[in-house]
Amino acid sequence: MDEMLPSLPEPFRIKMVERIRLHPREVREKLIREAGYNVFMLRAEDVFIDLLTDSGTSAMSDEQWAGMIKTRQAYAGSESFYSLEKAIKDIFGFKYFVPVHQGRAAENILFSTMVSPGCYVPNNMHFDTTEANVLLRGGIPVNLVVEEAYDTQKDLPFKGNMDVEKLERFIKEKTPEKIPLIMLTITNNSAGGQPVSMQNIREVSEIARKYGIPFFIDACRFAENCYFIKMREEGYRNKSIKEIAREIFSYADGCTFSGKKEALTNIGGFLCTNIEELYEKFRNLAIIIEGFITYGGLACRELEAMAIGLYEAIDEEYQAYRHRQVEYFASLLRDGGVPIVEPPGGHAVYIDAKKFLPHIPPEQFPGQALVIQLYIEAGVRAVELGSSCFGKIDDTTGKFVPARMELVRLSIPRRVYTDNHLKYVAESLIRLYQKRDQIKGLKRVYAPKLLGHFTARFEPVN
Ligand code: PLI
Repeated sequence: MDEMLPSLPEPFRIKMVERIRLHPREVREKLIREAGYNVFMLRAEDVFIDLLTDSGTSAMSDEQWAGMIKTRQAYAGSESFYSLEKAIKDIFGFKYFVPVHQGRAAENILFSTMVSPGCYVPNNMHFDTTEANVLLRGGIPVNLVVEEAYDTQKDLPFKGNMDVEKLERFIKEKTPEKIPLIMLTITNNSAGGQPVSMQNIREVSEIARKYGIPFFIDACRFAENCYFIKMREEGYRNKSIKEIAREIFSYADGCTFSGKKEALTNIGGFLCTNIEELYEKFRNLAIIIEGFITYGGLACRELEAMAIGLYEAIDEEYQAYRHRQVEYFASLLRDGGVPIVEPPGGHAVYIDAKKFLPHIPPEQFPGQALVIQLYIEAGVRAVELGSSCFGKIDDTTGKFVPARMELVRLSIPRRVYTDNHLKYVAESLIRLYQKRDQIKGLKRVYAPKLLGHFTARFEPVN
């Protein structure tokens, strides 16, 4: 699709390495059984290649480590707070921000301030923590992504877009008073890491303004989204990622951000806004639940690492390499016949587990079954984004309502794995695909109501 994607190698050299080990198959079988067939319950050292998440798993640069050592630790007024403030103003352009320890803390502060019971929060697609934080406040999260997002084989440039007609209809039906804010997640993590176009961001913003509803962006993977805009949307090829980011955020009233993704750090996040009275509320709540506003639940060195990492994330050569690596991995899987979500996303390749394992019904968690088999087969850890993560128990009928898609995400940690690691993963998955008929479903024997997939337990179906 992106025919002009420059074919660059890694724009870095490797200065420090970490040993990884592959246990024998019998050991992997025993470990996953003991983990209740839930990869979140495995020890990281028992995983050979860890594609569970791209969150908090980046390799930091020498510049980031140097900045962390150099900066001063202080309860109030540390210089790293001001470095981060400068970077946020420069790249995002928002007037106010509060640092937080990670993205979901920003969500907690945002929704605790704005959402009351019975309100609706539309989004293109909520991520699991966003959805849970809305529910925790008694709100109702609503996904209004374009219908094409649910067709895993449809190759469109901006499958993460909000369906703006649906959004406007929804506002009219529920009335603006019942909608305290509109959100837009860039890129759309829950449905393939798909980007949102600048035109769509502008249109959502216009609707939000028309009805007087604040508009917030979930900006976790903003720079990858900017790079997609640069490569795929008319008029942006000659703009820098920073210019594109500034335009995106100029349409919004604020954003939530997890530094664990595109600040290339292992922890951290922030909540931004241009609305002064909201900022005051955010700040006062942040002091109670996260810590004073110049450290936000973090050691000051983490703020410094974020300030530096944000610039590394908007580096054009870095983004070109990142997108090329994801595309390379996707092409190996595609060529081997594995049904992946097309086009591949910015931070991960997603497999359509419904297509991979058509003989396993949603009640037996085909995505989770595939994740487990991949660990047993190759020591690779992926994550399910299907009915284990997004399925619901209907409050009135008590019946299980499966998710619309059964996806398995192979996230690519930033600057961590080489193409060879990904080749090994692709070959293992292709081998599994060739013997897919032998893979059996799972029975869920335990799961808490909110974010239950993290601690759920399963048993194999006989
Ligand atoms: O993990 P946090 O709390 O720093 O960020 C929460 C969060 C919010 N929005 C989106 C789109 C996310 O992807 C997200 C976290 N994602 C994780 C942990 C992931 O594995 O994708």
